[in-house]
Amino acid sequence: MKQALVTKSTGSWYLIKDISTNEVYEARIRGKFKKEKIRNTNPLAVGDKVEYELEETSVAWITKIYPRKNYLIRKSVNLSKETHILAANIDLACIIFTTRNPQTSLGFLNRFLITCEAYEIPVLLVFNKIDLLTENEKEEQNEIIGIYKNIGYDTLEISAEKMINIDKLKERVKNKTTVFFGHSGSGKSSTINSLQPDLSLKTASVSGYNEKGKHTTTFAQMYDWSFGGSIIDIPGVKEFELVDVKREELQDYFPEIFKERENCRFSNCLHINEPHCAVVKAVEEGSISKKRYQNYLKIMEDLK
Ligand SMILES: Nc1nc2c(ncn2[C@@H]2O[C@H](COP(=O)(O)OP(=O)(O)OP(=O)(O)O)[C@@H](O)[C@H]2O)c(=O)[nH]1
Ligand SMILES: [Mg+2]
Ligand SMILES: [Zn+2]
Repeated sequence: MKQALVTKSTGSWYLIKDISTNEVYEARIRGKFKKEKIRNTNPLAVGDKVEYELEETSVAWITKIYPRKNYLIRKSVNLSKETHILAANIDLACIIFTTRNPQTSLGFLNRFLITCEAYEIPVLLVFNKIDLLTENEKEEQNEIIGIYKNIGYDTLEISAEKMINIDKLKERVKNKTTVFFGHSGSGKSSTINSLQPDLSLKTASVSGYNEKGKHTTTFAQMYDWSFGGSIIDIPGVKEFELVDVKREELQDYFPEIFKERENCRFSNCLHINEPHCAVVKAVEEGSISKKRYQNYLKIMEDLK
């Protein structure tokens, strides 16, 4: 029985790497995989562990997919009901957040974090392009970093271009399978290049008045680090919709609300306008960030 990891996915064909020989093959899917509960546009994702058969010497047929430890998923933009698996079996999900060029919103960041909480994926918030920030923007960003550090998230400020804190990032991603997530143009591929220059991934500048990236990376692909572990580079994500979160469940994915909720008067409190709500009290007293709480309310509204 031959086992491999999916290292590239184009949707119609894949690259797989044999787990024991490290040999790489172009592969296609044979047979039908057991239908999963969720409908996906892609049955296989980078990071999946599979079984395969070799036909002659170079054509591989994927015959089985193993259950996933976890996966990062988003709703696909075109097919409203379908979901797209961005990467599977990951040890660490990094969001490459940029305060400008392009601007990343807190809503986008929060939806990413909620998804990672729901699928129990460890997270690192990477703030890239710090070399571009004005004093005011630095202050703004420090405030944001403070909020997220305070609720337990690991954060790191870097510049892929100016090689700032790249050694620290290396320590965080070493010996793990990591995925970089973020808008097009945020610097996912650049950051990978800064960690390992000989990968020479294609990058392109952000253009236009609305700071849009150019979708330079078109397919998800996994690369091995020379210092141990691997990285999955994925195409930029424009919008990120939540998948399958129930209204009563949402509070479980905001660590600070989850911690405070046991002090609410009512056990079914949703922290909207119920009496004696400890969460609302904590927001008023400033121990829970107003920005985060407002985003919680907004997502609640969207989930109706
Ligand atoms: N000033 C500055 N520019 C950066 C930095 N990191 C990346 N860039 C630039 O940002 C642009 C986009 O970088 P990419 O690495 O292509 O972005 P990406 O996230 O891979 O984009 P997609 O593949 O389209 O999703 C390039 O022109 C980089 O040179 C940084 O730290 N500082
Ligand atoms: Mg890229
Ligand atoms: Zn409450």
